[in-house]
Amino acid sequence: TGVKSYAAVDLGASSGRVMVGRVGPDSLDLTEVHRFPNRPVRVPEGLRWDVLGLYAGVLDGLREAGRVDSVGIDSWAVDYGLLDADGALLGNPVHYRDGRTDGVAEKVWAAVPAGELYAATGLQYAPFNTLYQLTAAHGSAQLGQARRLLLIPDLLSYWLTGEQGTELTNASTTQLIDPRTRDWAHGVAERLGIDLGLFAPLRRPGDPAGVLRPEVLEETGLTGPVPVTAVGSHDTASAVAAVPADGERFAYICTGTWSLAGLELDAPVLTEESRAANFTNELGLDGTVRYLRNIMGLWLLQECVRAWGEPDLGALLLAAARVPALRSVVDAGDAAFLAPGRMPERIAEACRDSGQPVPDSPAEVTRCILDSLALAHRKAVEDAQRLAGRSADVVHIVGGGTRNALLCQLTADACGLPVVSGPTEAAALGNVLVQARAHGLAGDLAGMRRLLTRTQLLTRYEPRGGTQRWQAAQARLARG
Ligand code: LFR
Repeated sequence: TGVKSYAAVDLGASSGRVMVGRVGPDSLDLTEVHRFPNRPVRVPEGLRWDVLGLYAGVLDGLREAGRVDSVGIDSWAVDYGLLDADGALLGNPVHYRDGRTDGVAEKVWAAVPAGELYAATGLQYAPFNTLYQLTAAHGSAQLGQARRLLLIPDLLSYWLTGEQGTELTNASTTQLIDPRTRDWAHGVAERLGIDLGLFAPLRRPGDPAGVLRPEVLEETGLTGPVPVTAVGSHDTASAVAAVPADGERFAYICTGTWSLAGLELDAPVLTEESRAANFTNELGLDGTVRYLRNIMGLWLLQECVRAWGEPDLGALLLAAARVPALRSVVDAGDAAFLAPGRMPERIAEACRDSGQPVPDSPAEVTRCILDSLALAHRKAVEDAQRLAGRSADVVHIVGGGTRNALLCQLTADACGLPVVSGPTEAAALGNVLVQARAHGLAGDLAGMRRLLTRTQLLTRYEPRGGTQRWQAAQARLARG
C-alpha cells in the first residue's frame, strides 16, 4: 500500500516525545508512543539540561515505536554538548536560560559591531544565541578540552549512530551561519576567536545521518538496519514545514514555550530596520528563510502556573476569558522575562511600572498574559509584513498553543485576520514528512502542506472586530 512508518523524536523545553507517523501518498497519521518530562536541573555552576535522561527517554520511545523505516530528531535550538578527544561528553549541556551570557553581548559587539553582526548572520539579538554562549565559555576548562561541539539533536543522533554532523536549520540559530550562502560565517567566527573546527560538517534536512548502532538495536528491540535521517532538527524549522498553508500569503505563529511569529521568505532581510525590530532570519526547508521574532510565549503562563502550585489550567482559562479585555498588557517580547522564577510578581511589577492596573488574581494575571501574547503576535505579524514587503491574508497557529482557544481567538482579533489553528504536533509532523520525502514520498514543500491540509484537523477563528482597541494597547506599550 506504500505506507511507511517514521519515528519522530521531538524534544521541547518541558517535555520530550516520540511519535510514529505513517505516511502514504495520500495519508498521514501520527501517534504518540512515548512522552517524558524534560526537567532542567540547577546545580551550583548553573542551569543544566539532563541530556542523559533525555537520551534514555528517546530509547524508551524507540522501543515503544516498534518497526520503523527511519528515525528523525528535532529539539529546541542554540544549545550544545561538547565532546573531548575521545568523543566523550564533557559535562551537562548548559540551558539557554542560564545566566552565563549576562553582559556578554557588549563584549561581542566590541569586536564585531551589532550592525555588522546582523548583516553577516541575519540573526536577531538573543542573549542565548550559541555565539554568545561560546563567548561566555571562552577560557573555561571545559571549552579548552573540547574537540567537538554537537547541537542537541546532533548529539543524540551521534549517540544513536556513532556519526557526527551539524544540521543546517539548527546551525542557523548559532549566529555563525551566513543566511545568503547557507554556509559558515567564517569572518565573524574568526573575529570572535570561535573555532569553527569544533563543528562537524554541515548536513541538510533529508540527508542520511547514519544507522542505529547494534547496541541501540539491542536496547530497543528493533531490527536493523534502521536509518537515522536528518530533518529540520530545529523544532521551529520542522513546525514551519508543517504549517498547513494552501497559498503563499500566510503568516505563522509556532506556539509553545515560545511564540515564534513571522513569514516564510525565499531570501533573508538584512536591513538595519529589520535588525532594530529584532527579526531573525533562520534557515528553513528547501532554501526558505524563517523570518520571525521570538516572543516569550506560553512560558509566561507556565511559570505562573508553577508559582501558583499547578492549578487546573482549563478552569483558569475559563476564568480568564471572563476578565475584561486589555486592562493591562506587558511587552511579551521583553528578554526581562527570560529567566525562571517569580513570574506573577514580575508581571505585576511590569504593569505597575508602566502605570497600568496591577492584575491580582490568577485569572487576571492569566488574562494579562494572553492579551499581551496576542498583542505581541499582532505586532510581529504586522512588522514582518512591513519589513519584508509581503502581505498575509491568514495567520496559521501551530504547536501547543492551538489547544488554547482563547489565545487563538484573541490573536485573530488582534491581527484583524482569520486564524487557522492546527496541527498541534506540527514539529513532529514536519519531522515525519521530511523523513518520508527522503525515503520516497514525492513532492515539494507545497505538496507536503497540501497533504497536511487534507489530513489534519484544523480550526478557524474569525476576527471579531475592535482592532482599534488593540492598536491603542500597542501604542500604550510603546509609550510605557
Ligand atoms: C522553540 C525554540 C525557539 C528558540 C528557542 C531556544 O522551541 O527552538 O525557536 O529560539 O526554542 O532554543
